[in-house]
Amino acid sequence: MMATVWIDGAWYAKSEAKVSVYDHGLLYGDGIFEGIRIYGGKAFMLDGHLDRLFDGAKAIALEIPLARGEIEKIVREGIEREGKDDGYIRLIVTRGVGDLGINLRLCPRASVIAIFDDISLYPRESYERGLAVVTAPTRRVQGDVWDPRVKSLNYLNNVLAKLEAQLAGCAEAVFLNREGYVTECTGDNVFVVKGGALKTPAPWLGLLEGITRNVVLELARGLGVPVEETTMTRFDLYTADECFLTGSGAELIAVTSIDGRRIGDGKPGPLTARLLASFSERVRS
Ligand code: PXG
Repeated sequence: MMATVWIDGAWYAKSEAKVSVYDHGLLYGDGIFEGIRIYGGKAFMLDGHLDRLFDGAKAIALEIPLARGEIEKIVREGIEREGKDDGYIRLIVTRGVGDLGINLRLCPRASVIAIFDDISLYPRESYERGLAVVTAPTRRVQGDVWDPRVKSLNYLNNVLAKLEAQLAGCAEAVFLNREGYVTECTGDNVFVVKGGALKTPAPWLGLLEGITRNVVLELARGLGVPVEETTMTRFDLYTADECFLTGSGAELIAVTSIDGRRIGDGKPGPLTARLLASFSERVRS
């Protein structure tokens, strides 16, 4: 099946799914989204994604014109229509159609879009070998500009860092915040393993609190691994025993080089492998 799309009350095939050029999501990046994995015919961690969607809407004063239960129903129906066990859902809420000019009062109703498709962020072989990443010259936007906890449609900050990664011959970039602390990647959260403990940047440093991140933290605790949400600099990345990224798109992927420094022995590490095994089991349970 070729992707199924729901837009404001009607279902469309991928080639027929269209929005207005006056939609403020397109004109200004004004809106929010979620990327949700389908495993075994079910939306993984749907509650967490909807919590984050509604919190993001609240933060930017965007009224979602559907109740939570209605969105859940669209998600169930889309999965059924698409007819796949595994896949990906992109939920989008835009400020809706307005005029030219940022005047929000001229956008009477938010638009809701749900795309049911597949996603693959990194090449298959990177999942066996691990990724080479760089730290991005572009800093992560911080809470005093707009809060990266809002999964907003404005991804230019992320796009620029991704471009910097690609110019450096890498697939992914790690963002630092203005103080130089590690925050996250362009579409993933970052973890390191050092001396048997698992560390990841604390949310208050300015990052999206990933659903996958929180699942991995919970799995690690369940395995008796000490976990720490903390401040990290590039030193902590370069000297890590292991490093990996998490996200709904990425799932869990090892990092084997950062800014040209080899991580551990240059291969995906043992705790990364254990957590990946637990994660694979968790998404099927
Ligand atoms: N940080 C950022 C900036 C993200 O965009 C994550 C962390 C991980 O969060 P979750 O909740 O997914 O564990 C994201 C998620 C895409 C794509 O199309 C991006 C994400 C997820 C799925 C697809 O690039 N970003």
